[in-house]
Amino acid sequence: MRAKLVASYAYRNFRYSSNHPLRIPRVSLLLDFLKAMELVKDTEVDEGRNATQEELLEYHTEDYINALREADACGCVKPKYRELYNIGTYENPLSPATWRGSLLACGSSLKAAELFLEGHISFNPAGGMHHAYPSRANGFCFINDPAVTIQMLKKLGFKKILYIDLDAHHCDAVQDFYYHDDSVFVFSIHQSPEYAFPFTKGFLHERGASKGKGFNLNAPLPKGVTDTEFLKVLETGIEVIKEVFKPDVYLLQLGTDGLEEDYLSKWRLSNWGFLKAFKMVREAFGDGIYLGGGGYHPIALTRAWSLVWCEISGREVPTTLRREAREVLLSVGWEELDETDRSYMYETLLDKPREGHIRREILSICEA
Ligand code: V1S
Ligand code: ZN
Repeated sequence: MRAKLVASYAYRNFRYSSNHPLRIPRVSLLLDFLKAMELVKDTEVDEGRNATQEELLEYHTEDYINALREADACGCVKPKYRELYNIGTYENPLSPATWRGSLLACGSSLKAAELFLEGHISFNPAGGMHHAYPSRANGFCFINDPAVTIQMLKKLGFKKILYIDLDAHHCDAVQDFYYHDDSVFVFSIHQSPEYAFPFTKGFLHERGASKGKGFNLNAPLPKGVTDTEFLKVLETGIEVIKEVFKPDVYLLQLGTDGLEEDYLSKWRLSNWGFLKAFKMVREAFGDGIYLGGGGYHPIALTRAWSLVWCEISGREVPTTLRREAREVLLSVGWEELDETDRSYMYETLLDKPREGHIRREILSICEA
């Protein structure tokens, strides 16, 4: 039983406040769906664990962590913390997800890494919160589980760690932390900061600095990216990495917000393209540590992460959905969902590729 899904129903109680894009069920929906499809056995699910204070402090500052814990205990955010740490804002609201959810999500990424080191292939869908800075919440992220996990791997003696980020938003905080570090290669494909969050980072010219020069790679892409373009850029990025870096281990952030159905990005990826991207990374670097990320259309996200799970666990992708699984999806009751437009989502798991020609601006990014 090599594949492990690090996932818990505890996330049902750890949702962001109303109106926020992360108020939707994600991990629990994925679990319910996989069970209804008979695609996961109980023995393949690991509940995860909370991160410890010591582990968090390898990346975050003590004052910031204490402020998160205090806000959770009191159910309130002091105005000075809102200002200083960016918590309790519209973007990063206070909810049970803020501290308890983040603590579990981060510990689960650490658990995924531990399971990987024991010989499993593990996926923590609650992970991938790549925007959290050492002492500042940012872009829905409070605790930066990718960085905390990379820090753990470094402490364990790993000398060459690769971080690949497929989320539609640039991994600004991860990039910053390892910008001067030649032992962590950070590669991100994302919507250009010229038009998308985080707006300030993720440009092509950001290639790392001092010792880390050449160990950071960004592919900022225009609106409307299709599978063809995304996969071409990924293929080129993999070639560039392979020329200069032989990773001992890699982490892959699998944000699904680049899918066409997702309303937080302007891309047009199909879940076929998403799966293909996942397979390309595995083909290039072998098994890795797999983390979730953004993804705001609950059904699109569930379908895409189910494909990843099928791939990891060596299962064939089913061609039709079981009635029970369709009911799980229909029960989401998500007001943004246009049920007539999206009816195909209730019938099949794997979409058709969304192909197109590769635009000149994308070719020039590949040549740069
Ligand atoms: N894109 C986007 C977006 N949407 C929102 C948002 C929408 C409704 C809300 F109730 C609250 C927030 N915020 C943003 C982005 C942040 C995106 C974070 C993505 C996270 C991830 O997928 O990469 C990984 C988990 N923020 C902004 O665009 C900043 C603003 C500039 C616009 C929104 N307002 C609320 C703050 C300033
Ligand atoms: Zn995102």
